[in-house]
Amino acid sequence: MDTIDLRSDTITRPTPAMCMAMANAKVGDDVFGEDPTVIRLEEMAAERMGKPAALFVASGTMGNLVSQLAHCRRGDEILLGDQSHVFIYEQGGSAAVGGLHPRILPNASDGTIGLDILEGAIRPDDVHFPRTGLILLENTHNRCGGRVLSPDYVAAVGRLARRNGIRLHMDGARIFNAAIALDRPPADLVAAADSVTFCLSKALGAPVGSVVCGEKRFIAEARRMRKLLGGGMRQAGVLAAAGIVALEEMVPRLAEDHENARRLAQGLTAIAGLVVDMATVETNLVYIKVAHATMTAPVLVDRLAEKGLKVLAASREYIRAVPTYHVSTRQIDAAVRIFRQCLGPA
Ligand code: TLP
Repeated sequence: MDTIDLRSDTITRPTPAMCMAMANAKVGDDVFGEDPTVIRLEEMAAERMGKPAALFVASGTMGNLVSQLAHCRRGDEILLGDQSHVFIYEQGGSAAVGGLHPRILPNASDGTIGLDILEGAIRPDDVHFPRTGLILLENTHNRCGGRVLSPDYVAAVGRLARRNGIRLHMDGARIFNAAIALDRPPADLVAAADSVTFCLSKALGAPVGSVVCGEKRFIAEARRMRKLLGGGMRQAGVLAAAGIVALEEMVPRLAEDHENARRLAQGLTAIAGLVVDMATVETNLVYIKVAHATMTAPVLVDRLAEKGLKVLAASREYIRAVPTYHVSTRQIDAAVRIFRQCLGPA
């Protein structure tokens, strides 16, 4: 029995073309600025995001952290959503490492934070208060179901930030999924942001790495912060080579993951004890509510695993499933059948 792994798009392994590119990569010491493959990846990334410069980092978490460190001074307040990855899943690095003061604002179910809520949270210049330094948004929004933030909304937050002398950072771990869903270039989606981190090692399939993009001075500071965190990676061209293939070859096929996500969601809506809101399945993430008399999400996850289907419990109530390029449409249909077996007939 082949296991069907829908836990995350982070489980994707490099493609044969990536392995070939890694084996043949021209490398140098990137801390000396001498790795031609890293330099090429950074140029490509900056161009894709419509920003002047870019920095290759080890992970999305590192990209978000160096961005916060580069934008803010210790003691600054950062505004971010209560469902954001930075707040929930990054070990509180903003405070633990950056000395930043997180101000948590409610995410709406579509991943946005109300403009009035953001505006109301900005601190006046008063000796009692921390200074508001940064707003963080996430696109697509992971915990909000892979929802896509509209360029109009991001532009409105960007205007609000500029009016108040605050920076805007985008956790764009899955920004290419958002771009494919909207059929717009990713640069349009981050035009209003001062910086963006996107991941090569999720649905794009590279084994390691994320890229931070922004103005030259910001990237120079982010580079210092990366070194501070021990992220100066020397002959990193071996990794960047796979990232280049990810950008060149893997972006258009994200549409297949989105189709498979919808197919999975559609199949699951017919099963009693599960609730999936089709309207929220915009990209590759499917959140499934377990509305069963006796079974919680973690219990159901264990039963599914026994039958060869791996998914994640996102909470007591919710399961997350993520189709990737390793998973065929037939396996998506098999996944639906395994859910049905574990929950009984509709
Ligand atoms: N997300 C992972 C887990 O950490 C939850 C996943 O399986 O979805 N921003 C967003 C929106 C993310 O979803 C993730 C990873 C990151 C940042 C961090 O990226 P890495 O794992 O490269 O540090």
